Amino acid sequence: MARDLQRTYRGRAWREDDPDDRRGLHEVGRAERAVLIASLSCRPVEEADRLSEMTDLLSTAGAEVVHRVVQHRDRPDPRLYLGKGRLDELAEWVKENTPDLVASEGDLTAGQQRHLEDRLKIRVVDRTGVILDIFALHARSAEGKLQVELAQMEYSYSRQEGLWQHLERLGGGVGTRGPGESQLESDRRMIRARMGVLRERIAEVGKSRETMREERMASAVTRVALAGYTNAGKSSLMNALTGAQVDVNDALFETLDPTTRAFSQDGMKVLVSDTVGFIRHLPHQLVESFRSTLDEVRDAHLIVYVADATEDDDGRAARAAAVEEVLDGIGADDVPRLLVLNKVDLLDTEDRDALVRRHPQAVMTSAVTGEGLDDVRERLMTAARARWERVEFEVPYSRGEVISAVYAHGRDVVQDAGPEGTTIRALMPPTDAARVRSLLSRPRGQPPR
Ligand SMILES: Nc1nc2c(ncn2[C@@H]2O[C@H](COP(=O)(O)OP(=O)(O)OP(=O)(O)O)[C@@H](O)[C@H]2O)c(=O)[nH]1
Ligand SMILES: [Mg+2]
Repeated sequence: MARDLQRTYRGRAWREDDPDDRRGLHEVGRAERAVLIASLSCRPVEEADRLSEMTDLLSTAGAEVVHRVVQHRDRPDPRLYLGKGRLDELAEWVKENTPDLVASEGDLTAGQQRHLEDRLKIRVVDRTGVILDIFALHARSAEGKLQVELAQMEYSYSRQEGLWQHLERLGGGVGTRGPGESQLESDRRMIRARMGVLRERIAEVGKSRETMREERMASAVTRVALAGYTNAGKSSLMNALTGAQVDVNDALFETLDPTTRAFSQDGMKVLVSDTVGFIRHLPHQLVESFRSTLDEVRDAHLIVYVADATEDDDGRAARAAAVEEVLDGIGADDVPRLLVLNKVDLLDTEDRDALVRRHPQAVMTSAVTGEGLDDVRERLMTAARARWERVEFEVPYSRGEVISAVYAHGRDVVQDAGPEGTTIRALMPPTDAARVRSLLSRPRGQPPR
């Protein structure tokens, strides 16, 4: 337990500016040597995809996969994750080759993790543990760090629950008494207290975000969120579209903190936000603690769903399903979407044509060559325009302030003078149109209620 906490908090030094390191993350000294273990019951294509994703996750976290043990069975062994035979072989291999850790592609129960560590005499981590580790490495802002710490605490806490139940099952009596139980209890109390503090501090930091959010909701400006699988090129597109300078890296979960930039075209303003990427089975602890960050996506008028065009159809479908799952989970399933297939510069003509046929609605882009960016901007402007209402008011000549209000908040304003007053037509955001309507319905000079 205490060991569990230490593990996730162990300090590590990284040289992030090392140009020799493809992923920009390079442990001073050497990468850790990891054995990847997996218990799978999926099709070979999906299997390859999942193993390569886990290898990428480990690599982003600073570990190199030096050996793999893949077992095909309907479900993992409930006690040991792998079957006994495979585990014996693995124990031999570990003894001979002394890797630094064993990492499982699937999530481990607290019991499985403990049994594996006992048997292999080596650190064992699961997929969620690795993802949390990457988040810890990449957290930059105060809020991001708090959010990651809370997610890690929740992870450790739920694992302790597993161990607790295990002790309870023994039903007390000889062999279960002693300091173990009370130690667990006080560990748990400590973690609970710390989680309470973290939640409060996140709420505190999130307050200014909440105020911003209220302003955002009230404002007529159209908000667009870039969302999609991690490493699809969201930040690259953000930079290319708005001139922002968000860090871009060939690493998973490079971006954790949300960034928002405005860009205008034809006098119409759009706010674009870039934020944390998604992954298959994004650990629920992270979804919970990053809730306020993910609200950017939920509150958007349009989600630009960025997908990697270089993936094969199966991979793309699996990733799309994972993205859907997260969007559903945060309540963003009914926000309109624009599909953007990025990195098309890496496709040959044949693959590109096939992709266009398969996704006729999508925009093909390359953040590298700039291809398709005008098209994306145009679609964003169309979405912004669609939010504007076409209004027409009959304004008596005595009500010049109403005409001014229409000019101040409207576009494409046209006036027609009549015998009693002016007919004024314009495009306006619905909130402003409502204000003008109420202004017009009040006698002149009466203050708003
Ligand atoms: N060839 C090519 N590479 C791209 C393109 N867009 C992004 N990349 C590369 O893809 C990698 C990931 O890009 P990011 O923009 O960091 O991706 P992201 O979606 O923000 O990733 P996370 O923040 O980790 O979720 C980087 O190495 C980029 O240079 C593109 O259009 N073409
Ligand atoms: Mg990013």
